[in-house]
Order: sequence, then C-alpha cells, then structure tokens
Amino acid sequence: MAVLTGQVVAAFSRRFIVATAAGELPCQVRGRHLRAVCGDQVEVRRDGDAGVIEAVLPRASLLYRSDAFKSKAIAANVTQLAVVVAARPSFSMELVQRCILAAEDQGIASLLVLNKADLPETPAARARLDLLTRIGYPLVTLSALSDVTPLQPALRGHSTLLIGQSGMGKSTLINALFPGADAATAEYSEALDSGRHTTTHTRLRRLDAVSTVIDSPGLQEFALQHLDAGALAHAFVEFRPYLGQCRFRDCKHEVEPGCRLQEAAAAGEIDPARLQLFRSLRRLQQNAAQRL
Ligand SMILES: Nc1nc2c(ncn2[C@@H]2O[C@H](COP(=O)(O)OP(=O)(O)OP(=O)(O)O)[C@@H](O)[C@H]2O)c(=O)[nH]1
Ligand SMILES: [Mg+2]
Ligand SMILES: [Zn+2]
Repeated sequence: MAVLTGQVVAAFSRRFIVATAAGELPCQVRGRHLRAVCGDQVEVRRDGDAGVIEAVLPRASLLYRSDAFKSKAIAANVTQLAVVVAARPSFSMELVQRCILAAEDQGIASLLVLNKADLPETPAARARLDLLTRIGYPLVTLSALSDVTPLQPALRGHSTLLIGQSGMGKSTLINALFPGADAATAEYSEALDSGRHTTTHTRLRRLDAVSTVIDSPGLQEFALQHLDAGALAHAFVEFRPYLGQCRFRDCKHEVEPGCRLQEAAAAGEIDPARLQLFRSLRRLQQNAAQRL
C-alpha cells in the first residue's frame, strides 16, 4: 500500500477528498483524534480507490472561529482571505471586521470583494467599506455575473479563502473563475428562507500551479473567543504602532489616563469606530470568561 502526500480539497464531517499526484481520493481519517480540514497537506495510505489520512503536516495557518464552548476550523494553509460582500442582501460590517481580525491573528492577508456592482445601491455599500479601505485593505469591485477578471490578479500566488454571509455571491464567483465548477448558487431569499445556506461545505480548487481558491458556506456569526486581549489588539493592524505605549502596562484602552489608543482616536489617527469595536469585543470575551 503506497503512502502519498496530498492536499485536502473537501472536508465533510469525517470524510475527505484528497488531491494527490495520482488523482483525487476519497479518504477517511485514521483514529478518532486526528483532525484534518480543507487545505491541509496530508499523508495518505492508499488502499485501492480510497485512502486513509495517516498524518496532517504542519500548517502555515489555520483560520478558525470560536465561542466560549466550541471552535470550528474553517481552512488550513490559507494565505489570503477574500471577504465577499454585496449591496443586497445587506451585509454586517462587524462580521466583515471579525473575519479580518481572525485572519490578521494568523498572519493571513485580507482583501475586500464588493460583488454585484450592477446593483444601483453599490455606491452606498462601497461607502460603508471606507472604514477598512482607509486602513489599507485592498478592495476589488466587480459583478461575478458579468466579469470576474478584476479579481484574477489578486488571486495569483495565493491560497485564497472566499468567506462572507450567505447570498453575497461566493459560489457565483467560483463558477466564473472555474468554468465547469458547477457550484450550487441560489437566489439569496431562497437560501435564507430555507434556513440553510446554499454551499454546505468548503471546497478547494486549483486555479494554476501557484494559486488555489476555497469556497465556503455562508456565515451568520464569527466569534473570536480564541483571541486574548493582547492578540485582539494586535489584530487591529492600525493599532500596532501604539501598542505598548500606554501609561499603564495593563491598559484596557477604555478610560485610563495616558492611553495612546484613546489619544490616537481623539486625534483622528485611528477611527473611533474601530476602538469602539475593540472594546465591545473585549467585553464579550470578559463576559464569556465569567460565565465559565
Ligand atoms: N445582480 C447580481 N447578482 C449576483 C451576482 N453574483 C451573484 N449574484 C446572485 O446572488 C445570489 C447568491 O449567490 P451565491 O453565489 O449562491 O451566494 P453565496 O455567497 O455562495 O451563498 P452561500 O453559499 O449561501 O454562502 C444568486 O442568486 C446569484 O445569482 C452579481 O454580480 N450581480
Ligand atoms: Mg455558496
Ligand atoms: Zn491604552
């Protein structure tokens, strides 16, 4: 029985598809404790038309979300998060920011994709994203139904995870990027009315020798309980130059005198809305810690 290396391209609960030099193999995972997620590099023992994942190789990154009770890995070895939004259905800026904070914590770059540019409400949606583009996050505006080329240069050389709320058009982007992918898409009202998202599992596809793209199910929430106060502050990229400069070492950046972040917000160097988000996420963590 040959041992192969490969990459997990689809992850169901305990079943996987692994892309190897010998093609795609349906796989199970050895034992009860080994955890594999989409994007993982793995060692597979091949047995006929199927295989068993024997080992998961060290990960360059692992994007996951977590509340006080459970954590959910989304994808491994991602180098870029593409947060997909659209003017309709409306999107949550807090959710977008939470995704980006989780990516920053893992050293993953983030990109904003404003889809459905054909919709007349697009300029208003674009204006909401200013909060993040001002910090330096790149934005690509396009319409997946008509032309996906504006996104292509940004994907080159990256392992990109498409993430976002249901109905933003992630799978439509996949179908435009990969002719023949045939990813299920649905009118967002249908998806939401049925109470489930159209895409039900993550799927990695190879664009070229150096680029892959992962489609993922729509998100309704993204909890960040795995980031402690220090990691959370560090995940706000524009806070970094000020960290460690407050008068008190254990500054909570709330009302303390000599807080550099408060000063920076007052001076317009950082956006007060971002400091407010930091504080509200920090309080959520504290409340969760008290409940346990
Ligand atoms: N007007 C317009 N509609 C679009 C565009 N891209 C996607 N849509 C529509 O938006 C709806 C949702 O698209 P999907 O690709 O299924 O959305 P998704 O983000 O994959 O949703 P989940 O899998 O539930 O997370 C579909 O009806 C698409 O046809 C676009 O560029 N313009
Ligand atoms: Mg989808
Ligand atoms: Zn402070």
